[in-house]
Amino acid sequence: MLGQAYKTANRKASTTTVQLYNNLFSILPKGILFGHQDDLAYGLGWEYIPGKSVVQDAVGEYPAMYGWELGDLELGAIFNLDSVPFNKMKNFIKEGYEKGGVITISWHANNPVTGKNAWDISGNAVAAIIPGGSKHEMYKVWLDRVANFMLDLKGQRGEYIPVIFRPFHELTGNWFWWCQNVCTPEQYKKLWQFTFDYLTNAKQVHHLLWAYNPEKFESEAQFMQYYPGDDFVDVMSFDFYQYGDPSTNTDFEQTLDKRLGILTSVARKHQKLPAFAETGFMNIPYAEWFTKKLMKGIGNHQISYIHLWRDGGLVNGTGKYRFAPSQDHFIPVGRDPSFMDFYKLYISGKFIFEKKARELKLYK
Ligand code: BMA
Repeated sequence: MLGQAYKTANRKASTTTVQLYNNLFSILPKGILFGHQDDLAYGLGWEYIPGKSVVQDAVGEYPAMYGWELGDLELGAIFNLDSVPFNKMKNFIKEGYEKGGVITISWHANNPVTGKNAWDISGNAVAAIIPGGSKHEMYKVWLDRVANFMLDLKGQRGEYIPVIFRPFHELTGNWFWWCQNVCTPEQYKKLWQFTFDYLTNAKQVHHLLWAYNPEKFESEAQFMQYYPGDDFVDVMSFDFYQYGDPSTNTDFEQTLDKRLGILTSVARKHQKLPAFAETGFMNIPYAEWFTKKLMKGIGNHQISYIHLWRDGGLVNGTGKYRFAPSQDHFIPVGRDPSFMDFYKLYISGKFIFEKKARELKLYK
């Protein structure tokens, strides 16, 4: 067991969680964990085939990080907003953890005022659910459901499986009901702090690492504008996707380099773990995107992980199961021009996949 140089925001965090957190810091020089959303659940043209993985299909090895999504859990639904059944999700989480991988969870919660989805920005929703707000009691019921889900995640020895929890993400955007265009920094911080306090103290959930996650930002001040405080955050991260035609400009790699510079510097100051929480280029139409854009932008920045978004076709729903295959994906399949380039990323030695993650014994 390593020393506990880095303190988790939750001072009652479980031993396994504290060990993971400290190990993630100590392996920063060894490489970047490679993660993928919904990796074990489905890909292009398939769903729920035991042992199958999108990343393994592409490079022959499982990823080191597995991302899952809670949206609609707050409503008591059986399936998440992308049609993944929560009982299956719990098993996939256990599977990834037993392989030695790291688990991260996002939450596209519904708009608590209008009842529409996370992308409905009307109704001053944040103000309504913080203490004193008209929907505060309902929000506690939502958190009870989140707590119940988290408390169901246990490893073979009965230990809770640590989760990097990333609620209220992309707050510097303008598309979610918790984004900066529809709530003030004070309201956002209150929401975060209440959520942390309720899950930690009222519900006794002690296996979460809390990830703060803006989308765009051009300065440290902007990155920190909605930051809930060192006592409530473990991971500092951001999301950034490629759009457009990358062959005509160097925007993506330059912006990524700049933001990673800001991120790693501010994370060092606050002793938080720096990470690149969501990225990708939908359908990867540019053959050298992984090496010439993504890896170029990452350069020598030391970050804990990168996480690519989900593949294949489960559409947003309302908790009802609706399988609707689409071709949208972020990890290349054989016919994609970027397939070999992704393999180059895999063999570059800069990224950690399943085997190395297992060797590094992240939980010991
Ligand atoms: C988004 C898209 C949506 C999905 C949501 C939650 O970025 O992939 O289709 O519903 O994430 O997973």
